[in-house]
Amino acid sequence: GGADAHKRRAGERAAEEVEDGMVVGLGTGSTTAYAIEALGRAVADGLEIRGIATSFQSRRLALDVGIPLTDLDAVDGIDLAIDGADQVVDDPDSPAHRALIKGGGAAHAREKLVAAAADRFVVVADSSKLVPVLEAPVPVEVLPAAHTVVADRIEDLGGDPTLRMATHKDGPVVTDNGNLVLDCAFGSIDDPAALARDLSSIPAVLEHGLFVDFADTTYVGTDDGLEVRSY
Ligand code: DER
Repeated sequence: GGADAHKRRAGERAAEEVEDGMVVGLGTGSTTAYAIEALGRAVADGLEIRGIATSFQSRRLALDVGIPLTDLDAVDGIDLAIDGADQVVDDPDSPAHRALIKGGGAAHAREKLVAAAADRFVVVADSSKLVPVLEAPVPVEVLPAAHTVVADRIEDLGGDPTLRMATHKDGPVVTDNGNLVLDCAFGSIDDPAALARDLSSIPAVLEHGLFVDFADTTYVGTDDGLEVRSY
């Protein structure tokens, strides 16, 4: 089967980790959508959980499938968060093993908040996301007023920033938080932890898509079925 079958296998396997009474972080993107749909079916069968959405879209999907929602300020933490990734380092010999690039859906600010608040963070991906080294552009969410000066700082760091433009709206993509996104190409990122620190130190950067030490488990959908990475 194609990538959708791989995404479905990964998403549905992650949903199996959810137990009665849990507070569950609900990620954003097409792979996590399979986990959210599976949880909707489990809730219909009596599973009692509360979900915390990571974007307008994941909230909308969770409401559609009937998952009761709550918010971070109404719970004592998150038991398990499930989310996708654009790239996952898959090299046990690499110091960057398990580092992620996220933000393809421009939701990485609340995704990282939820991932950081969760006791367990489970990534779901199809096999095309596995890489030996991160090399996709890193999404960086910025205050609108700051997008040109942040772009200059990104260039000082050796990056090539591009303002993410909308396709069904004139002008740039605007995030759920009312900010803009710079997609910053750095080529191969050998030390994502160092780059993450540099990006976080730029004034008016709200969040970037490098998730360096977050993942506890990655479920990977493949042609043969499912692979599991535990860290
Ligand atoms: O935007 C995000 O961070 C998404 O999780 C993205 O990284 C993965 O989206 P996909 O599952 O649709 O590929």
